[in-house]
Amino acid sequence: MTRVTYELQATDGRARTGVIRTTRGDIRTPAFMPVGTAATVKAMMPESVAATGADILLGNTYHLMLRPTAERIARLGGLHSFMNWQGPILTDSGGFQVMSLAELRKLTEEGVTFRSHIDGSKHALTPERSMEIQRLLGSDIVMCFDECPALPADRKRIEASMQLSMRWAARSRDAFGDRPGHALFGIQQGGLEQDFREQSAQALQEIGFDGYAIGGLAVGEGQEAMFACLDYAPGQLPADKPRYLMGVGKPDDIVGAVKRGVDMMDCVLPSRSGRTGQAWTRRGQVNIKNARHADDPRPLDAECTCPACRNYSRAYLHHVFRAQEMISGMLLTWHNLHYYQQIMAGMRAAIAAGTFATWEAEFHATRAQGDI
Ligand code: PRF
Ligand code: ZN
Repeated sequence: MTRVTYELQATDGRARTGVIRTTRGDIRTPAFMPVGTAATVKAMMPESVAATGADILLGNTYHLMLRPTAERIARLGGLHSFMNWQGPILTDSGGFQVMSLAELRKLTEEGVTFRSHIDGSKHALTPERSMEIQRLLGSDIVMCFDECPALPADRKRIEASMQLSMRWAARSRDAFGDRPGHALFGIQQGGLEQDFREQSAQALQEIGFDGYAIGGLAVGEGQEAMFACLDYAPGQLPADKPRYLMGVGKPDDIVGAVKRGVDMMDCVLPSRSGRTGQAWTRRGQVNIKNARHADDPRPLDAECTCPACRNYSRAYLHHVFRAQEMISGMLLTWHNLHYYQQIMAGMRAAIAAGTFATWEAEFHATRAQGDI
């Protein structure tokens, strides 16, 4: 079986475009990965997710180990077949979700024990167990088991946490072993401290990974601080491997991250906000709940080619949201994911053409006009 490889095709400033080749298909970068936490991108059929332009989905070790369990998914033929998504899947390793969702968490050198947020049952995750679960799921891109402190945190806490994550990265690498056709990504930590970020990047490169993630950002520090960190963090990671910024973000976060050298991102925002009546368009955020849409025959975005914009009025989208009809979440999620993928496609084309600065200026100018 062949290896997962990364081909850098063009750069424009620090922005990069390329392709990650996997046995399940190519991932065009910069890539946005819709989140399929519980073996579904909520409110979307997998073929609809593909139609938005997504090349790869993200799945979660934490949720799937609790329900329906990794062993059950393995018996049923693996996550791709289980959820009917034949493209590549990246799985997060669980530590971050344990810290944000689970109850009675206990962190030791060995790993973390916790109680399920679903039924209170007791579980443990270690680097070794996380690698086993991600193997049982059949994940194409496996993430190291790491720990991420909420910001702000003091330097001592950030340093100790980063060093623990680096020891867990080495254990993850050992437990993962050599699995042709599957990639293992390391995760840089270190908060907003440039020296810790550098130490983390060096530790990961000594271990050696197929790709490198930037973890520990978008945890409460704000966009300005995140961008200040992204002014140096991608440059600390190898140029010949993909760089993945975890859990980001809003459209302007994504554009700013790509501008600074990030190749991959994931976020629940487009899918989650679709289910709460929030749409993201070229002209910014639209709250479809708002009474001003009740009689509006115009589409959400006249230039958008998604089914929600081609076939339905704002008045209809407003009505089905108010009536709590399921199609509301389906249409808005489709639109949001489509819009996110349009941003990615626009950036890839602009980087290839060497016109990223012009593309970015236009992106911000259109948003500044506000909603119609
Ligand atoms: N580590 C892991 N998953 C994550 C993060 C992290 O730091 C973040 C931080 N934004 C989101 N998801 N493993
Ligand atoms: Zn649309």
